[in-house]
Amino acid sequence: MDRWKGIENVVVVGLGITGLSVVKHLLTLDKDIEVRVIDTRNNPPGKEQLDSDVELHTASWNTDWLFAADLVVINPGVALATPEVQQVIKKGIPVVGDIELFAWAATAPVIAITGSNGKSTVTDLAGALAQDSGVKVGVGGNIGVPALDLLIEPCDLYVLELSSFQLETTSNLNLIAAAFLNLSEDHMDRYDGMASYRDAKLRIFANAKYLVVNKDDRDTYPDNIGSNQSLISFGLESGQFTIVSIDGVDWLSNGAHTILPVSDLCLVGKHNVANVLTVLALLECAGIDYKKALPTLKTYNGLTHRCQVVADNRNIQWVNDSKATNVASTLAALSGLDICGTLYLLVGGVGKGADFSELAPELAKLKVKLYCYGKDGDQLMPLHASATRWNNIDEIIEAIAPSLEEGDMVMLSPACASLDQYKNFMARGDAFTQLAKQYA
Ligand code: UMA
Ligand code: ADP
Repeated sequence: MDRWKGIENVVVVGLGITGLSVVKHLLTLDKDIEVRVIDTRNNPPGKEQLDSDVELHTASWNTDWLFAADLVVINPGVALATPEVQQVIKKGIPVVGDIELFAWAATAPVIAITGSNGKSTVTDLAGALAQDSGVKVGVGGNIGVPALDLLIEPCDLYVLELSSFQLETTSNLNLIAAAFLNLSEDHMDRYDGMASYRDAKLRIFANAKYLVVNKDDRDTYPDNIGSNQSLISFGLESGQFTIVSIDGVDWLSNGAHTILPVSDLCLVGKHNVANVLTVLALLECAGIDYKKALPTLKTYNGLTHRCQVVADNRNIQWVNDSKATNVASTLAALSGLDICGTLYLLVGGVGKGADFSELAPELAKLKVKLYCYGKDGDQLMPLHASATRWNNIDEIIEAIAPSLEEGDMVMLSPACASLDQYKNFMARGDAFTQLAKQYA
């Protein structure tokens, strides 16, 4: 089926790394297609790298261009609810995302991962284990490498991290295996409630063969499944991929088959054990013999900015969990903690309309001092009696450094996005790491 039949005029909405990858892909299709780009930002990222033959409209919408298009390809950061996009949809012009274009073009099997937390860890680990099992694998999507860029090099398998934003504009992605890791509140500034956020994520299962779901989170189960689809579960207590205790040793297992003792993993925290079980389930469903990659699984230490100890001096640990951009990820970080001193916890940034109250009972269990900063810092102040209000991370570290004692931990696990003060969560984590190294 030629999906490009009758498409002569494509408008790409939003530049950034996604827009650039879309333009590059369209230009390599060797079809007679006119490509134009609209970005409502004054100075969109990626402007300098854009092919000089491609027209770019910035700083506002251009409805003349939009309404003349045969296809609109939209950046995941631009909501479908945007009035101009709604007008396009009402005119019957198809609106898709970069992942839909990837689906039209990919020829190798694809594994995809969604969920509120753990997507990048599962995606990266699945890619690493597949590669060390002897498979040529391309890893991308929301993790930061646009999916269309993966098509440049031939691969045996693709592993994609997919956000709910990307899934909203994807309809034809055939997957050998798809995982929905967990559901907790996030992006409530984009959705009108949890039901529509979940619905966006459930789209991952639409054309998947194996549906990998979380036994500990019923929200990850599809509302119905097709006759050609199979449900595979993972869970810490039960599920096909679970933990089995034999003679006092906890083993990662696939049904009755033990795979590896949990204590052999470098990754810390129960949430990461769940992530590993998901990876094993996905690889099994994709027919990959992951046993060859078990040495890689043992030494895998996680991704930067996810609960990483970045300095440890005088037995004072500094932990960078800048990727904790929502309540559930900060809860996961707190639940895995084992400290004898005081926890100095830094929270704040852009709250995205979240309800932070769930953090209060967890904080009440810990010997903690809470430091709230940034745009929505006020919303975090009621969470603990020790809370104090600050402008930024620098001020906080400078103030607390002299009082730190052996056994204490300083942790940045902000439960918020970073965009009020930093380019992204990586820049925030780097800033914290630099301060940690300076004051440790
Ligand atoms: N924007 C405008 N006008 C436009 C276009 C964009 O105002 O015309 C703004 C929007 O607010 C939008 C923002 O620009 O949210 C993002 O655009 P961008 O240029 O940063 O986008 P890309 O660089 O293409 O990055 C996107 C994903 N960004 C978003 O979904 C917001 C990246 O995920 C992803 O890694 C990349 O594509 C490759 O697939 C980032 C992210 O924050 C990491 N994702 C969310 C998350 O993980 O919670 C979903
Ligand atoms: P995502 O790509 O979905 O944002 P990451 O793997 O980057 O997920 O992790 C984001 C944050 O969530 C980190 O703070 C990490 O410690 C935490 N986290 C990772 N896996 C899980 C999980 N399974 N459940 C809850 N929190 C998790």
